[in-house]
Amino acid sequence: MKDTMISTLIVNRYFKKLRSFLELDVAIVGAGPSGLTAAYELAKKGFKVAIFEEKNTPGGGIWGGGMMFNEIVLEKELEDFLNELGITYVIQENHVLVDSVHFASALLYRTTMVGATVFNNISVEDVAMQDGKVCGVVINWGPTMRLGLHVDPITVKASFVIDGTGHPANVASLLAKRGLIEMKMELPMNADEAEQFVVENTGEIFPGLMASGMAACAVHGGPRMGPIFGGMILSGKKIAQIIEEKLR
Ligand code: 48H
Ligand code: FE2
Repeated sequence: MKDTMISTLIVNRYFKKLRSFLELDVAIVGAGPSGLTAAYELAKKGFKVAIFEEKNTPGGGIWGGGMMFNEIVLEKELEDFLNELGITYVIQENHVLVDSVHFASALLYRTTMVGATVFNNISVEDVAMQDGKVCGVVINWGPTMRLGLHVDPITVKASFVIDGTGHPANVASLLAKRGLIEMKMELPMNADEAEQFVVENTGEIFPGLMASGMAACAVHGGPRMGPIFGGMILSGKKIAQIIEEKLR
């Protein structure tokens, strides 16, 4: 029966994929612009990378542009990156303007093409820790978490974990509420200062745990910047470089 054949193909391939990603170089939590950029840069260099995204659709805040006007703005210094990804854009006011759907799909396409795998509908509900170091992520189905079902999770081992969960910094929060790190709070909008703050504060927040993008902003208490995404890309690139140096 064709139906059974289709089910068998899907189940076999999914579990083979999941099994091969149970031990990672880098586990990235959240498929927003910073997490995807980090995944792209690390996978391109041959590291074993998986992204866990609790929603059905990866891409985080990219799709919505600014207030659902589906255009985003980036600094002109990101032109090389956009060209590398094959993204179409225009330049105005010395900034780059990109259609947000085009940007999200291109970033996702290129990231998966270089070998990073996105596990969508999977939520990271905790980290694994050994000898005072974060050494993996504890995962569960996204819908299971949203419904609040009492279902125990499973663990994926990783040499490094990136909190790329955006504004709520969900992974860092897990350590903060246990008193293992101190966490500040995102400040009001200031597009002049915010992006530099994010990039400067992108880095390790606890042994084995890195923060990128708006998660780094929340942990260190920087201002938000609205729909300008250059800082998210540069943050993803920076975290990839830090991890690469540590892994080599
Ligand atoms: C699995 C999770 C979990 C979890 C959350 O918000 P994002 O787009 O993140 P960044 O930091 O790469 O980009 C921020 C940018 O989109 C933005 O909001 C900006 C620039 N705002 C400025 C402003 O002033 O508002 O993506 C985070 C992703 C999302 O897809 C979440 O669904 C996902 O992480 N996520 N995935 N397990 N526990 N928590
Ligand atoms: Fe935002």
